[in-house]
Amino acid sequence: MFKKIKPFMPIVAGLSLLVLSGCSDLIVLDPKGPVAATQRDLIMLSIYFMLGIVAVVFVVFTFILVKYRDRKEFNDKDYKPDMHGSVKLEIIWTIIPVIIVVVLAVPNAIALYELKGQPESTADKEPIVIQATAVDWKWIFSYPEENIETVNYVNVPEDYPILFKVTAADSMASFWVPQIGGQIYGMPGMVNDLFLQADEPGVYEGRNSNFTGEGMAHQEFDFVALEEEDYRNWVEETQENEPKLTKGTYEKLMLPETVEKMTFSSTHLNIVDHGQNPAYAMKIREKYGIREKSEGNEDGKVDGNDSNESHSNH
Ligand SMILES: [Cu+2]
Repeated sequence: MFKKIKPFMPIVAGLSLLVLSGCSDLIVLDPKGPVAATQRDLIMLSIYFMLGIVAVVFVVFTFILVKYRDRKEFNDKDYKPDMHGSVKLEIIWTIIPVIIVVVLAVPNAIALYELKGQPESTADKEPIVIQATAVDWKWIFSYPEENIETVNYVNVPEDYPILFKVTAADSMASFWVPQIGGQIYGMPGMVNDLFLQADEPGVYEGRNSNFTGEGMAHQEFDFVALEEEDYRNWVEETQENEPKLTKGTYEKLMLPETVEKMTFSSTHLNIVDHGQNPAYAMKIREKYGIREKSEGNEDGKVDGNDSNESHSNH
């Protein structure tokens, strides 16, 4: 018996190592806000429900194997190969998957509609609006009310509803802060709304979870939840001390590369609205002579419609 299992032992060992050591890294199961908490509940509901199904399948599987195994007492009369279906069985194995799908779909649909709105626990507060723009390979955050712009980090007050208006300058990116909530796509020429809220101060990692090329692994940002007073102070100090965002600086941000954290006391929203102008980043790259590397496009011609085409393909 063991000899048959032996070749699979490294796989089994590897899998258990992955599962056992991975627990501490599963931050998505350690939510720090109401949105991520709802999503964690859905994930756990799905996992427990599917584990239940797997258990039933294995019990039935074992039962069938034992009951219908070939054995000496079997005669030819027990062998009936010309069976033509069974209405009763067909109905049973059609209805069971329908029930499974409905049981999974109902709580998911309810949560989906719930998460479209402002979190209930702070329904009395006016949300802070922040525009989140994905550019290969960085995240730009604009605070239109406060007239502040940050790159690769976003400061927010705790226990406050934050309305993220997510868009992109070039590739379609996915905005995700595992411990706070997500994800939602940012696409050029479109703006998608996502309410998030942090229950306690802390630095939570955020990222692009949609593959967009070589720098995508580094397209990360810090989601920083502060005490409300610290947040107000930061806003004031930024407005007073940080430089204005110039057109030249913003154009450099449109180039496909990774950058360090930055802070400005004005936003790019008076330079360009990526929700309205999907070709802006491509035009800037053309101006700076940045050529897109891609197969079948060897002359390196920049195609201003690239992002739109890739969007309509999915
Ligand atoms: Cu889309």
